[in-house]
Amino acid sequence: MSINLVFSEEIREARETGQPIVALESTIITHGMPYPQNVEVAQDVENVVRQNGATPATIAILDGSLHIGLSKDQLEGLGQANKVAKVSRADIAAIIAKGKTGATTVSATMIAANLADIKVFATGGIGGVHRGAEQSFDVSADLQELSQTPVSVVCAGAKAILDLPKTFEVLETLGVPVVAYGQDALPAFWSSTSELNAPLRADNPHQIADMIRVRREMGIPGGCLIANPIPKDAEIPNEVITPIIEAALKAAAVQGVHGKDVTPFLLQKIFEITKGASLTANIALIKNNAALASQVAKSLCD
Ligand code: PSU
Ligand code: MN
Repeated sequence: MSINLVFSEEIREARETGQPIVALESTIITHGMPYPQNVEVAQDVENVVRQNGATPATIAILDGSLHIGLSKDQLEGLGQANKVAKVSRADIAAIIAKGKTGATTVSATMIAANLADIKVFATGGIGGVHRGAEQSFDVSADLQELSQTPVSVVCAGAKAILDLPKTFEVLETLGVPVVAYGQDALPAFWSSTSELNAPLRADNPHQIADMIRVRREMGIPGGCLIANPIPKDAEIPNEVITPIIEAALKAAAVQGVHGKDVTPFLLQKIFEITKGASLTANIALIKNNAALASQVAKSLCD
């Protein structure tokens, strides 16, 4: 038995002609947003990539095949399905071996992108060190992945549901370059800034591409993390989102939510408390990240 890597028609063509490709994850579709917005957003994000001169490769495991690029029907099916597995490095092989369907998180999407020779990946927010990790040891597999798999990830910072200072300490320890785009402050997902400054800064896509190239030439493993601030007109200010995050964290503690369920639970709770405003912001930032990732992928192609 071997892995069945399935390229969509669009991706096959892009590979043959050497066009820039941007990877997109699928956990955001199955566990990050409600149906039908999840499918609409996934299609809109793909279109943003196309409008910016690259080809979108949404990645998912369908019946044991690792798909690089999904058709409209496949995207729709995934968006409607419930009880799809949320797959990371630890279980990607098991899901494939068993012939199951799974949505890829940042770590699993990076592994798949690397297999397909895709260098740039756009998402909303990465996983990180959860608040209370000193008790729970809950640290996302995304961080470790960034240190070993050569795919660079454009996100809007780590989700503010996490312990941001600890998340960035771990990234530094793991040797992951964290680059704020166009500003010194690290963005915090729903908010364009935070009190933390990023260790690195880039002001155009070429600077990011150059850094990726130099790291590759030096043989340094892993990818870069690009923290791209949510557009100002779409952000939810820190002082507004902070008490909402705290309420969601309290609800998770009361209900004893743990492991893989924590992140989807918190996102859903915040969606309910903000009456959908968190989702609107989430959509704006993902599109913004897809645009920047496409420009970086294009610059890397030159
Ligand atoms: N950002 C979002 N929505 C999501 C996620 C990130 O706006 O659903 C997902 C990503 O797939 C990320 C995962 O890799 O959450 C992290 O999960 P965990 O904290 O369990 O490692
Ligand atoms: Mn976790």
